[in-house]
Amino acid sequence: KPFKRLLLTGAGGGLGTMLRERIKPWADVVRLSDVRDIPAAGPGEEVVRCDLADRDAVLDLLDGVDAVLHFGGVSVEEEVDKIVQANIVGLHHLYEAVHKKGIKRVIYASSSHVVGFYPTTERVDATMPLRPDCIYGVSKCFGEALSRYYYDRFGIETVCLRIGSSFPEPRNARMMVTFLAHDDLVELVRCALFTPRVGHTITFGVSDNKTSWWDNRHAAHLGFEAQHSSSTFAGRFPQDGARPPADDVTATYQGGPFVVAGPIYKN
Ligand code: 15L
Repeated sequence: KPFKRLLLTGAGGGLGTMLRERIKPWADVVRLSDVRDIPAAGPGEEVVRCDLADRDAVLDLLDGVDAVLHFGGVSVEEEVDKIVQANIVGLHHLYEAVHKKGIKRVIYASSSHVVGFYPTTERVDATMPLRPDCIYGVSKCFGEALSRYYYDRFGIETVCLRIGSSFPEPRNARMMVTFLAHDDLVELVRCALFTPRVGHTITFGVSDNKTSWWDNRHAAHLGFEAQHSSSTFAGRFPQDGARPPADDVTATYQGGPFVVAGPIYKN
């Protein structure tokens, strides 16, 4: 197999659970971590419970790892403290450990919410200014900047995947545009992991949907070609294609409902 040991963080999450099964052919051992309890290790697996905010634990977690698929951390708008601990402090721990252990590449699950405040009428590419739509989105911007720094400073390669909406099926009209089929995500991760030189690459993770807000020309070197489309689910959402009410901000901006989430503070 191409890798001796791959680490998948967030292995108990929606995408982690799906990827756990699909990445097995790529490594002799897949190390799976999550802050929660997850199903016990099967053949060719190691399970490690790990809180990203615990620096020493993260250092141990990275021991003997060849490459990292980072799907851990907070994945929606949440209490600011939780986001800071997992996605900022925790991500810094991860990159420090990657550096100390001499690991060469990270695949980072970023999010389209780093640009969610662009209007749905605009086409966005990887070089355009960030316009996060919530504090969670801001934390993903931090991840893109941190990984850029570790590349420029130490040569650690990262592919940032600005994932749209990766679920078995689109759940609303917006997701007809942002849908990333699970199979396409697996293929995108494969391209990110196996392309010989990626430097610091930012790519939008989206299937070949009829409407797209994102231009992936700066990530062409990954060779990713989506095989799926939300068209498979055409007609499922009555409002799909209709003109949204002028005051509906969730239809005005690419981030949809995330734009009105607002920062959440602990009382
Ligand atoms: C995200 O960043 C979330 O992690 C995911 O749960 C979805 O809500 C997705 O964005 C989306 O925009 O649909």
